Amino acid sequence: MLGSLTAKLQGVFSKLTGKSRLTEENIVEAVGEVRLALLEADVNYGVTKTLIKKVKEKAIGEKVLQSVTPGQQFIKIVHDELVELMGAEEATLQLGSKPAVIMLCGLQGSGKTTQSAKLAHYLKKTKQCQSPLLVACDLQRPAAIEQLQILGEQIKAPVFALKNEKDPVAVVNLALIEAKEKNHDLVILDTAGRLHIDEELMEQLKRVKQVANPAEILFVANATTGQDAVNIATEFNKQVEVTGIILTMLDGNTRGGAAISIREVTQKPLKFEGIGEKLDDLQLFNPKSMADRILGMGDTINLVKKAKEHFDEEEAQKLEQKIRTATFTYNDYLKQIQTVKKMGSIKSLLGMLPGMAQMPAMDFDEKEFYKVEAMILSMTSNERSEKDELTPSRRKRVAQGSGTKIEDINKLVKSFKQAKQFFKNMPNMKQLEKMLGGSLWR
Ligand SMILES: Nc1nc2c(ncn2[C@@H]2O[C@H](COP(=O)(O)OP(=O)(O)OP(=O)(O)O)[C@@H](O)[C@H]2O)c(=O)[nH]1
Ligand SMILES: [Mg+2]
Repeated sequence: MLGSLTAKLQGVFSKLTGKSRLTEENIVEAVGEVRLALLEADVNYGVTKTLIKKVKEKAIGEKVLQSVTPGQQFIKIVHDELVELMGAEEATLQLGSKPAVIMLCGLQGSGKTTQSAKLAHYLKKTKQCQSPLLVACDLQRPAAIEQLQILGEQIKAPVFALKNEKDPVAVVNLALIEAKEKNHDLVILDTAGRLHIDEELMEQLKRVKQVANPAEILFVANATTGQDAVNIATEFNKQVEVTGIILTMLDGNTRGGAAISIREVTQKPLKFEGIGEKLDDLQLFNPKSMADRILGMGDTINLVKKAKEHFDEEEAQKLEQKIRTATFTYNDYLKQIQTVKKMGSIKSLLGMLPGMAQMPAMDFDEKEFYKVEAMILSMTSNERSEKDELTPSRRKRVAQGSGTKIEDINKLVKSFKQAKQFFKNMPNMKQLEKMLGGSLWR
């Protein structure tokens, strides 16, 4: 994502870093190149103009000209301005009294149905709701109800639908009664999309809004459509007054234009971002993280959040102890693999590290990693805990069970044994201090 904008901006910055000092002249040149890069990334013209004006004013300010790291200072100015444009801080949902209603709207294929389920899942996971009800208000597309039902099943949330009804308002009315009766604390309305904005759709949304009185009306914008997304958001906002924006498809080939300009143009906060097709692929929109990603600084903000969510501190300490005393088993390998897997694909995790996303040869074969998981899963519990030695006949069985070759098992066993040996031989802290003739912590 954002590849070409990031590369262009980094090109501008690296030219400046090479300069011993900044002059008004090279600032003007750099600012011009940033402007071009933004416009090429489909950032709104007016937004680009304002941003560039501010960057120029700050950069020409005396402090930067005298700075010892002019390139870095310039990057910081651009970073700060981007953060400001995208809303500065994370925006939260204002759910109000229960059951809170959230209505999702947007054009066809922008990701409304998927985000409805992702959002229910996210709010449950973060304990902002306990019992969400998904409501199928898209009666336009024949398979829409079924799509929501499948997603609902996956996140274990009930779906309210009326198969033969034509009017979404009738569905919403009954859904709200059901929500009260069954004590749902959150109701999410998945509405129909259209190819273009049309009056009938807007009228329908207005009527749904009137009966549902949503606490939040979130416009779902496909980030890969750049300024189109911004213009459509403006129109939806005019008609139904949205309370926030969910930007989707940020894992795809986006140029960054929508992310940078949509808040400034609509004056509505960016609340979430969709970063993939899986139900876990929704996160709070964080302006600092987005600016980091645009400038090629990785995404450490979300990486740390993910790690906190999935790693259990107590478990980590236990593991550290096991490693130090070389008492870890295949079970610990398995647990680690499964924890990392829960965080997402390894490729996407590596991409969150600063500088990694731009590495041309970031080729990591995930299959090898998951092969280890399959091999351990094919072992008996005694083999996993090393109570039973992996004899040749057992290795053959494990290979068969995991669809791998006996050489793969041999390799795993060998590297496992080597790792244990390594930690067994490693001198402990006390020994190390003795060897070095004093305390390590002087
Ligand atoms: N890569 C990627 N795909 C997504 C994301 N969000 C949704 N999708 C996919 O985009 C496609 C369209 O999503 P839907 O949720 O059906 O979109 P919709 O707005 O409900 O579409 P209509 O109901 O036809 O108006 C589906 O294949 C989703 O799996 C995302 O953040 N990233
Ligand atoms: Mg849909």
